[in-house]
Amino acid sequence: MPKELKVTMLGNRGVGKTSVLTAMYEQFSDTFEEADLQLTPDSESSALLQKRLGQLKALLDDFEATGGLEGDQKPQSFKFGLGKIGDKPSLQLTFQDFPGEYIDKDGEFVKKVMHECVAVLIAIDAPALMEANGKWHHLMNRPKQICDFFKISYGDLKEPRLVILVPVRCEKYLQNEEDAKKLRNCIKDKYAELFRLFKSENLLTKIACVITPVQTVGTVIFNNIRVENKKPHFYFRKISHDAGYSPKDSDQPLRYLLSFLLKLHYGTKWGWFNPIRHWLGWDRYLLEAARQSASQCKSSGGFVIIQGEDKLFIGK
Ligand SMILES: Nc1nc2c(ncn2[C@@H]2O[C@H](COP(=O)(O)OP(=O)(O)OP(=O)(O)O)[C@@H](O)[C@H]2O)c(=O)[nH]1
Ligand SMILES: [Mg+2]
Repeated sequence: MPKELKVTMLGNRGVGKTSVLTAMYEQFSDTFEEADLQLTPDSESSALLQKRLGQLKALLDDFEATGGLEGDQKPQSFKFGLGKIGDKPSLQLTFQDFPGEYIDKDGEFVKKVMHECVAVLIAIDAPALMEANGKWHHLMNRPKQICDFFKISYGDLKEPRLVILVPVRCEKYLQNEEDAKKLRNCIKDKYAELFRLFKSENLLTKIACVITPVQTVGTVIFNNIRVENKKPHFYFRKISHDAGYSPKDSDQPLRYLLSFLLKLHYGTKWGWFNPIRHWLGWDRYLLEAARQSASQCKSSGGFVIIQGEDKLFIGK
């Protein structure tokens, strides 16, 4: 059995965890192929993600998009074999997804998952953060609770970890540099407690943290909020009647992930590939793959490397 590496999604109910995973999945083959690696899903994972992709695309069936994907009822893991093109997989990459309500109802599950996962992707609802002076941010994104999970799970952290904050439904805020800056600053401000924690003495040397906004649909933008019974409902609209599915930057979290995993392996005591490193040319191959992937990581506009550049890029 190849070594398993786990990555988890994290975020409150309905923020977009499954959508981010789906949008990333759509980019898997392109991103990994460029790096001469291949990522092969098991049949169950592939079928489930295809179904989700259909739901995400269906958001475009209505001009005023309000929803699409059904909420998740149970945890779901998606398994992929990662390896050299044409070879048997050398690693198994498992993405763990779970219903957002678990952060209230099953904290033990969330803590366990966070403890064992080498990377965490936090989905953030961008309109909740940006609109109405961030009035709905706490309700929708639960930043405090998210921070508490890190405090508990990373208390005795020994190995490097990658944390990726992924703002979604962010089409409106990435139209120009000025708006992107606002989004960036808003995240830095609203997640200041989390970033302070990551900069604490023990964690500073172990955690790499980046912000990578993903436009999971690309052509549906925030329109307005209507409040009913004190609950906000966010409404979106297509940029034009015939706008199609056009996701943007869903490869970015993957590139950072790949870059981090390969760097972690390469030349550190934590490398997982050790038993197979003696394979002829494997080291050189991985090094090239890491370079290739890293060279296309974005770090301007809405993208920010909060800390740990040395854990992300070979040669840094
Ligand atoms: N407007 C808009 N809606 C989106 C976008 N991405 C996802 N959605 C919708 O947001 C809703 C919630 O997304 P999910 O990905 O299911 O959220 P989740 O975090 O997995 O939710 P739980 O599994 O219930 O915790 C779905 O109805 C999606 O169709 C987007 O880019 N724009
Ligand atoms: Mg979900």
